[in-house]
Amino acid sequence: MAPPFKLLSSAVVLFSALFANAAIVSQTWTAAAKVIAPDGFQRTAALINGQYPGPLLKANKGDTVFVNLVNNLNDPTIRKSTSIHWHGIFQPRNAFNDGPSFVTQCPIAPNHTYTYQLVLGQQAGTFWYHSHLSTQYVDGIRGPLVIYDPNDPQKHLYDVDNENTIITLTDWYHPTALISTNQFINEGASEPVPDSGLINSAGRYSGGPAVTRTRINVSRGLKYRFRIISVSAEGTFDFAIDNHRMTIIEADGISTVPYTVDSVMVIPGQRYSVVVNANQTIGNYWIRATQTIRGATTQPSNPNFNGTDVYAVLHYAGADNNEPTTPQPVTLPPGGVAFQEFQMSPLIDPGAPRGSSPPDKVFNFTFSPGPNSPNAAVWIINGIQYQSPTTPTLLNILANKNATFGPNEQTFVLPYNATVEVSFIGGAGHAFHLHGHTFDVIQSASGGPPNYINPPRRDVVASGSAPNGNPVRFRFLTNNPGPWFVHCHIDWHLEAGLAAVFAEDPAGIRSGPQSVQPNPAWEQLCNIYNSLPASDQ
Ligand SMILES: [Cu+2]
Repeated sequence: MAPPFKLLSSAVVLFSALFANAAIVSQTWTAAAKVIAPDGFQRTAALINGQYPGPLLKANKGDTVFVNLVNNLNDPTIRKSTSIHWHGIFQPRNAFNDGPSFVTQCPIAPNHTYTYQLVLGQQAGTFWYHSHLSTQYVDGIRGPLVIYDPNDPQKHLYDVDNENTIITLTDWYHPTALISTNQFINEGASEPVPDSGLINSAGRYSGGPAVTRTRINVSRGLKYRFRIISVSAEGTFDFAIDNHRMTIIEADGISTVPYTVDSVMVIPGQRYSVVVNANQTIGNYWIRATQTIRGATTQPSNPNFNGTDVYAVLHYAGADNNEPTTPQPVTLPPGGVAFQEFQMSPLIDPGAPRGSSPPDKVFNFTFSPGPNSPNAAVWIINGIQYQSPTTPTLLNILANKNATFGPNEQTFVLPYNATVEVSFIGGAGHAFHLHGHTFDVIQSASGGPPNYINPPRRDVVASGSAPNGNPVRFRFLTNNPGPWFVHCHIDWHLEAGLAAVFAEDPAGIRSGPQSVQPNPAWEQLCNIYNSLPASDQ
């Protein structure tokens, strides 16, 4: 049996600090509205430091990160308060810095600041950050977070791994999130469809200008670690590079046994590191990130959307500056290998917690659109639409020894040191994410038999039924006290209620060696937020 997930202990932190050059990474970020046009259409966006994608937050394994967030969001077309989630970071004893509004904090009011501290522990790999207040990340507060491991066990597989090898995939919208959300949630509109797909900072929409494609520069003879990050709110991207195979070595912050494919499907919130050998004739090659919404590359409700027109250029040093001339249809090369999730295994400590022995807790999450849809958008799990409480779940747990939760908080108390198995029953096309943990996908939608020995380990999984008819199932061990959000990462579905909260070891949150002890600035957030006029919230 595989050893259980190793807890971050204070001894490990001390060891890192003394012997591994653990550093303090300190940044100040300003969130503000700004007009940008990454696909040629000018719109007001919510940005960190005026950039899209947001600035790269990078650190080394074991570092401690401080992000002083200055909220200067003052444009009435954008939600003015904010909070930021650090997607994939476990945050042991640090749930108050996890970021989801009304689960672990009140939002940060405009013209206020809050400093997030991230405890990285032994995590390394490819992550991202995004606003976690309503659908605000659609407006642009989303960016890459990379933790480099100077002793990466797979370092010998690649030569180059830097800021220029990070590739973000974005579904981009022309209306602001407030407009789209209101139309979807309150006015009976169908789900918002993006206008374009961006690779890093550039994309095109149907009928729009010929925006210069993003260029990824390589030198022939070198091997590159591309870190592919879906910062998407809805679109799924099928990623491939003409004439180049990709060897997956990491998924969602977990090193994987090398797995070579010709294309990889990336759903909202997922990340992959792939090694690409620049061993082809010097030239320009298409990087393709075909975008689909509900499985289709066109959507009648938005004629701007052309999912087949999402490209960047892989440019070899010495090649001309023209775009590739190869045809653009999206096909797997003859004999090509398409990624199948169930073929992927963790490199280190594989195996579901406690193997195939029966889990301590089982949750069968049966989800569907709610009874009110399509007149109002509602998504439910086991008959209940998640609705945010006004008091954040973490604050409720900290303040009340016998905390109770309203029915729409969909909050489930978990004991410490338990194996938890969760099934998602309700069909394909969703992207379920769990905060505070990775999980072992013992039944993947991509097929394969149930696997307890070396299943894929990650933090966002596609829903659906495997070919054997079994729903997607994952397991995790409750070793990290905190209230952890579990939700669809299609942001429109989250807003419509497709979410739940695991209140992991409430007593352990309140006291003991893994207790969560927020700082005074955090404790002020609710007072400040609750005193705001609605227009500033
Ligand atoms: Cu969904």
